Amino acid sequence: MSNDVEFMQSSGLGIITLNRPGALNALSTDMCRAIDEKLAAWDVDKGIKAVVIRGGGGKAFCAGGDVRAIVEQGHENNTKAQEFFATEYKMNARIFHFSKPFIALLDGITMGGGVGVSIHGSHRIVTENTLFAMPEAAIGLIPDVGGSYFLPRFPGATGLYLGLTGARLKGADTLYVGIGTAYMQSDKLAEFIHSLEENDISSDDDVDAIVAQFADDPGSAPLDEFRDLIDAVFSEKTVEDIFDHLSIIDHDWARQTLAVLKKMSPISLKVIIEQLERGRSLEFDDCMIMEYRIVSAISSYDSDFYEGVRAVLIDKDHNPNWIPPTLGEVTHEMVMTHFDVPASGDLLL
Ligand code: QUE
Repeated sequence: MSNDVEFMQSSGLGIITLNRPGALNALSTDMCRAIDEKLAAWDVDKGIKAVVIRGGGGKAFCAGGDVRAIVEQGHENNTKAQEFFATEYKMNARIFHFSKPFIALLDGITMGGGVGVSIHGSHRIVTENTLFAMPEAAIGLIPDVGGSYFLPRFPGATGLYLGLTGARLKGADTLYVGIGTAYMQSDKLAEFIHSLEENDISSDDDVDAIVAQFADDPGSAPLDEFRDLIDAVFSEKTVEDIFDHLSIIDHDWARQTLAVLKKMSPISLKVIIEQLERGRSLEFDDCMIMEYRIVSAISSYDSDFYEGVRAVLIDKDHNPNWIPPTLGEVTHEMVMTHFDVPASGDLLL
């Protein structure tokens, strides 16, 4: 059993604390498996009325998956990578299908895998410390953990914008797109948990009533100012058209967004636009199966994922050598092979 995640029961509330602050609570295979097994038990345990998940250490809710550990295994043996993604995605699906209120306290950094361990639940409480992103294109990966499902369902084209650029959002913006369901000052969270313990909460509506007692006004969402630009640019059908569209807009937002996209893995960008277009019309479980196909492909060769994690998380030179280096060299066939069934078979949910 992993001791990087703690479980406790208090007055019928199951409380999960991600407790690996040295790695910003990044999820390991063991942590994902432990959470999945505990949720399976709590789902059918009559003594559990609801589940709360939070991050320990004061800085992060959860920075993502422990991609550094996966990359250190190397692509020659991607069994460990596949085991990590399969375990993580089964846990994501467990949360999606969980039958009781599942309340995530996103009081800090919430990126990648941290989004997957929260957004599929019924309630996501955000605070003044919440910092959300799906930044995987910067490490040659894709916005997974259900990104195929939730990103295309965000308003307008905001989901593709967030998935391609890795843009970071704070509290008000997370409510605007639907990542957060309520805003609370972080100093109220302890009282909020106490109230969940004290009250009879058999339904999501019961939780809503308690949330309402503690909720604060998040203020206006900065993202709204750029919403027309985002929708115009990110409803283009190809990455090249998005780049072209950004390049003809005389606006700082467009210049900055284009500069960010130019630093991302070209192959990731093209796989992501295809992934999110497919995910738009897929059921949740089929999104997870598709994502497992993509990450199995990405982890099976010396891909941009290994180079991206080296450049961003290991050597920290932030100067990845993407292969191929330009969008024009990424062929349709290179993109499509990421959607093939892995040699070892599909994810079994
Ligand atoms: C893109 C990502 C991740 C990232 C940085 C990116 C990611 C992830 C981490 C991360 C951060 C701190 C840690 C850690 C991992 O960073 O998925 O173990 O201590 O998990 O630009 O997708």
